[in-house]
Amino acid sequence: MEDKKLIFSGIQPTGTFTLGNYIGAVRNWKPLQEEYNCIYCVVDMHAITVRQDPVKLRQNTLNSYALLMACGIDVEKSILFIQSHVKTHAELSWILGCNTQFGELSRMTQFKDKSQRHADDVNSGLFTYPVLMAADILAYNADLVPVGVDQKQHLELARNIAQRFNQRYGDFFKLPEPYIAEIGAKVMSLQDPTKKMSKSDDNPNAVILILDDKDTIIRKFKRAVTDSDTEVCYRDGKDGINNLMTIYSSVTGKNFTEIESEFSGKGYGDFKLAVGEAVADHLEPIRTEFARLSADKAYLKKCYTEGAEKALRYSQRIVSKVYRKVGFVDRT
Ligand code: ATP
Ligand code: LTN
Repeated sequence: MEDKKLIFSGIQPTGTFTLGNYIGAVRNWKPLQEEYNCIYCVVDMHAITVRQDPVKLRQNTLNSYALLMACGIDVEKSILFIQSHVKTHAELSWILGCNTQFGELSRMTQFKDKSQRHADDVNSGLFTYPVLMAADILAYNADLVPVGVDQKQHLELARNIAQRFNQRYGDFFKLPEPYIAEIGAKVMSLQDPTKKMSKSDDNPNAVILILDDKDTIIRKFKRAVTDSDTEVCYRDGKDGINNLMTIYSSVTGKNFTEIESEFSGKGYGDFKLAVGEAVADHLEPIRTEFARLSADKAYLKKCYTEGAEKALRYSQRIVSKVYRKVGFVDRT
């Protein structure tokens, strides 16, 4: 690889990507390939921190892989692989876990949320989830990590873990920086615009999936919860409209002033329809490409097998050095 900065990011195969995953994260992954060396990963080991049906997990993992390709991740330019195929992540995770404090992990808001939502299964993987995420990133010594704003706290922890390791064992890891989009870093639920749009929402109307068909997308936007005002403008307190404006802006490239004048004198109904159409048209090529790729299982397999080989080769060099640094005996 040439001497460019290195990007790493991952996404969980817990279902079809939402418009939030797309706008907040995956959509930015494609242009980054032009400027950086990029490594992208379907994090199936993270997914099992909440109960998954094994048949569905396997299917969702393959679909997520194909969806990333359909969103423009190019396996000739970037390394794209499945996390459980590359053993260095789990290996490094153990070492980093021994350099992470119980107290730090207890402060993670995602752990607090998820342990409330899954109170019958507060397993240790859910607790140490951020350590595995730190291992994903540090196994490649990545410089930048493009994520939605909800992952900022995990990334800060990854930096702290790296720093502590460096203090104990001598400078080794780079401190990874978050790369968070200015617009769309937190896309909100269509039914409760004070909550983030989430794959795991029980209400299907709250979430746009990037494989939803045009009619479904338009229907969900028509039902989106807004306020009792009528003016399309971005203001504090207008959470529903602010969210729709953010979405419209990120798929059309128009700024908020342009959007306000486009819809001045028109009602919310017209605006919601326009947002639905713009999103559906934007996502259409992804749906088509996904259908084409999914039909070619042999090609997908070749891509994820080669991706895993490249990722292993890259991360093995780094993790072997970590083994030496902590005092493990060389195997050969
Ligand atoms: P869940 O909501 O079920 O906990 P998730 O969708 O947040 O899952 P991932 O699939 O791992 O979890 O997220 C992948 C990327 O999408 C991350 O970078 C995350 O920050 C981003 N992301 C997720 N939801 C949103 C959202 N509503 N707005 C912006 N970015 C988001
Ligand atoms: N926790 C992340 C997914 C994730 C990730 C990573 C993101 C796992 N490992 C490494 C960036 C870098 C989430 O989005 N829920």
